[in-house]
Amino acid sequence: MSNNVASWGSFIKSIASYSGDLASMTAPPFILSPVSLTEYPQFWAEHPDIFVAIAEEADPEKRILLVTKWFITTLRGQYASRNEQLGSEKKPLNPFLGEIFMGKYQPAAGTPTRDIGETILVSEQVSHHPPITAYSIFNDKAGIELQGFSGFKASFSAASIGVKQVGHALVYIKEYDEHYLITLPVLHIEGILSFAPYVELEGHSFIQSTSGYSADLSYSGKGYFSGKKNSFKATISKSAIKQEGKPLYSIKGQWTGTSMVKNEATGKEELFYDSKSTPQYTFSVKPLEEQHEYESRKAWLKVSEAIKLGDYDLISKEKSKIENAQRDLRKAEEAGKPWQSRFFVACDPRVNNGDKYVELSTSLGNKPNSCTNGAPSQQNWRFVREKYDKGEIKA
Ligand code: HCR
Repeated sequence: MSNNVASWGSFIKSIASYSGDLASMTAPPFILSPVSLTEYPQFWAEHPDIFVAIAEEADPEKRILLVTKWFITTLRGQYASRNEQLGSEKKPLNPFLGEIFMGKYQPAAGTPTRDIGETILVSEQVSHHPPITAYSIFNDKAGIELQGFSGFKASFSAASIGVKQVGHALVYIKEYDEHYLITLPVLHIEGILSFAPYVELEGHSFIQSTSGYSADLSYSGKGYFSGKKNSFKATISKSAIKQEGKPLYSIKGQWTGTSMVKNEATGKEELFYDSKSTPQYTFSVKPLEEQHEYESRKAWLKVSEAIKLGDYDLISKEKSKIENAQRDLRKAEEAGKPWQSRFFVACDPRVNNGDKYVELSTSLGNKPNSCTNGAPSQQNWRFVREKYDKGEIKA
């Protein structure tokens, strides 16, 4: 038996009885990714041209279709890219408190694209226990901004890991003073027993706009409604989610492949999105020597190199250096001021100070001034643009 098979076997046994935090669980070296979770928000705008197109559309009915299309474009990178590129899902690096990841989206070399202005990502680890990453992506030329935060709670069984996402995303379009609340799907990790873990989505997620339009998305894998992996269906309605009535549009297909949209009034059907033939953008970060010590790729450089070498002793040694430095920082803070996020502020979602999240989540069926639907009960994270504009660390 190879070492990999043996260590995977004991990992599977440990999963079945595990009750702790998935992010800090010890996994065999070959399943470790050299990439930190603070990098994951970059998938929200892998197609910045599709993201900014939302703000360029004057008709709110077409805008909800464009928001839904853009949301579908984000899923392949978020949930299938490791599997497609590396042959299986990987365990990302567990970010330290205050870790930052930022950069800009550029058209891939040789791709003819129009000038859409700069699209910038700012991501920060705002909590370590539980792990929470907050992010914002903005394009000032188009007047569109996305912000959100994400964490996750795992449940373990012998054959699969269930992952409930905590958090939400909000899109804001300046020209129309319009907000979209986006909830996050539940996922599970399959393929554990066959040594090749991959992510599948399940259940529903929702998009609710302040214009009144909404989208209800449902997900399934092999053996459910289409029999194909990564399947989804969506309906777009003029009313808030969960209200009776015929939808305006219905969409179905695969988020890693193609999907079709049907206009329910005319019966006309056409291509909605083809994830494989859409022009690619690349995400670029500053050279390492220009990065702050808390920027992800600089901070994790030695650990990432050790993971790429598959050297478990070196991985533990380099990881311990980061963990010990963090422990020392936390001890020093106990005496004085607790850690403050660099770009985000925490707010209490139970208090509706005109907070669009509270208003929108009410129309998703939640009780007024409560914080259900995935967000943690006490905290909500908001991007403070001035903190970025006036700060020293830039993308
Ligand atoms: C569950 C997961 C870490 C969290 C990842 C999240 C939920 C992070 C926020 C992104 O916006 C969306 C997202 C996508 C990822 O698919 C999801 C990861 C999948 C696996 C990883 C586990 C911690 C790894 C477990 C180890 C495995 C491979 C057995």
